[in-house]
Amino acid sequence: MTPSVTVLGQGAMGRALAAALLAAGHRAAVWNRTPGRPVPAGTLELPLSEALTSDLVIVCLFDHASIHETLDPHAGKLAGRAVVNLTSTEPASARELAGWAAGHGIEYLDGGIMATPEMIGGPGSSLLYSGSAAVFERYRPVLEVFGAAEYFGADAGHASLVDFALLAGMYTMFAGFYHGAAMVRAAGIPAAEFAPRAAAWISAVTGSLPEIGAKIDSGDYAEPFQPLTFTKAALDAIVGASREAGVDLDIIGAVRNLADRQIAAGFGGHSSERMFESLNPPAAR
Ligand code: FVH
Repeated sequence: MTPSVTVLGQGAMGRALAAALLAAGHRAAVWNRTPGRPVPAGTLELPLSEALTSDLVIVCLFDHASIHETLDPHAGKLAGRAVVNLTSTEPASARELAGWAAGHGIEYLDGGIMATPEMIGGPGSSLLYSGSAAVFERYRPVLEVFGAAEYFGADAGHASLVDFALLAGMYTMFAGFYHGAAMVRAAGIPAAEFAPRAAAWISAVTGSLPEIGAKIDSGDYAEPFQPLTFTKAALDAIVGASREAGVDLDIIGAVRNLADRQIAAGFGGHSSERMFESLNPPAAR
């Protein structure tokens, strides 16, 4: 039997989720805190007390606090039902929500959305899940409507950890682009002109990430791909060129600092991937 599904939250992402459900032939009920927000045509808008009676309640609100604000007064209604939280929450918050749900007899699956609203339901959209395996398996056909669905195990915080790790890479990559764009502006090159060149370069160099990952996991940096002293000389030169262009050194200075700390510890001849160790990563498990 087709499960009844509700999407709580009709912001940009909640609307995209509800629209994808409708497009895939599901009946989708929706609820939003502020009445009058536009919702996809064909969805059934319900008061919260009714919206929570669906088999599957998908939560896509602003943050962790807004989830408790919405669900706490109605926890009893949710007992025996499945909640999939697609609101971005830190791993500890996802675990807290899983504990709260367990305390009320609610099955809980946490998810991280690796997509923008426009991408939902399309080929590039992927969602990461952890928490209740039973909920993931039972509702997998519904969850796959949004994008590729991957399950990371019973720890409800795991999906969010991977989500935020990917976002950390994305935001620092964008900050690197901003830095480069600021440098070339000194020569009159607009950011829009620099962008395709930067995109091609970043895409070319990320091909080596699997090899870099293997080096990091080996913990053996003695055989250098490129020695830290070489990278340090390059970073010094980039810092010099940035200074000359009048660009703030916050980003590139932080990167150079990662190399400096390993060189100061006596690892100048080691491979540059050793900069990873300056981040004080936990011991590998
Ligand atoms: N948009 C994106 O690209 C990203 C992609 C990755 C995942 N995020 C996360 O998805 C959550 C929702 O994001 P959103 O884009 O839908 O956000 P908004 O358009 O700002 O809508 C927010 C909805 O949350 C409702 N809301 C806010 N505070 C409360 C509250 N205290 N109680 C109940 N609902 C609340 C808000 O309702 P209203 O302001 O219209 O009453 C919207 O429905 C988010 O975690 C992203 O990080 C999206």
